[in-house]
Amino acid sequence: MTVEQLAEGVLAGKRRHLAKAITLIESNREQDQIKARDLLDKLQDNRETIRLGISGVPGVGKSTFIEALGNHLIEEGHRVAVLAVDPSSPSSGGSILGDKTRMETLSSREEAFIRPSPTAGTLGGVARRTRESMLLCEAAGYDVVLVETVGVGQSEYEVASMVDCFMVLMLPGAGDSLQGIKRGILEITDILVVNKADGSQKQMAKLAISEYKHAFQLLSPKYEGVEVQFRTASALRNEGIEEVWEGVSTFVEALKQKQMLQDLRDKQDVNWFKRLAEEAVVNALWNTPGNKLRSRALIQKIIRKEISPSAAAAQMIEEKNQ
Ligand SMILES: Nc1nc2c(ncn2[C@@H]2O[C@H](COP(=O)(O)OP(=O)(O)OP(=O)(O)O)[C@@H](O)[C@H]2O)c(=O)[nH]1
Ligand SMILES: [Mg+2]
Repeated sequence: MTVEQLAEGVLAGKRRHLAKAITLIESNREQDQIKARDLLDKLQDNRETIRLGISGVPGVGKSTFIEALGNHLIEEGHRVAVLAVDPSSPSSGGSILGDKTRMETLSSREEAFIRPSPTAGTLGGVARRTRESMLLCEAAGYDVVLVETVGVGQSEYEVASMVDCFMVLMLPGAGDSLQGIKRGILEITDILVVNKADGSQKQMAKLAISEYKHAFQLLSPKYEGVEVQFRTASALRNEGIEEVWEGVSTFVEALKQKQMLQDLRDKQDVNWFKRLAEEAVVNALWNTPGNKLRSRALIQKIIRKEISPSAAAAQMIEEKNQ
């Protein structure tokens, strides 16, 4: 299939083409990467979409929640793509597919597209592929993209840097609600949801919310004049899901009102561009055949004390630019 055909299929919303396109993007082969870039270039568009990041510790109920939220969104007329950044996921499938049973109804629906985390490579590489898959899903007509992460390493930051709104799911355990969460996570949170607010945990969930609200008052706001949203939900009982979405919408609307949403996306794109360019330069510096030889020779000289590291670095750069 040519890149043109692939692009056409994606734009027509064909699942098979979308899946193929994502596979192309995930490929490590040089030839595929050139095609993938060409494809992404052809699919540049400006549709109105909502990108929502969803994170939370294992067991908090992410899969159950995504199933409930996804179904709710489809009932409201949306088309929903679910992606993930999980650098720890084994090549057998990754977090999303691992428990696709928890997303049974969602995964069988025509209006949903679920894709597990790419498995190959570093966190940065996994995040890049998810970001690009997100663009493909949007081009294919999915107007809400949910990006899940389990929060391994720095993956929350990666996800936060590719979405409009970053949601953190928490457990009710009020007394210790502030324990075990990285403070940095609160700083990037746009909506905090205490899940499992059902049965005997309902009261605890309410308490947890007031504690979190208090904790947020001590932080400097992420966006001036745009408030962090707090909600409780029971993904299992399908309660509070509508309210959570209302919270997301309120947040995104507030960004739009202040002309901050486009700014945010522009900033994300610019950062993305810089990061890719930097990676390419670093890669060329160390991995082209000529430079590999040069660096090896310089390293030998450094070890024999024939040249200082700083002089060697200067020489490496000079020679690279010749
Ligand atoms: N009581 C209650 N249990 C829930 C709720 N949501 C999820 N659970 C249960 O919590 C357990 C974990 O739910 P998952 O949806 O698999 O959680 P997860 O965050 O996706 O977990 P990982 O994929 O391991 O990161 C399951 O047994 C769910 O049935 C809820 O709202 N209330
Ligand atoms: Mg899960």
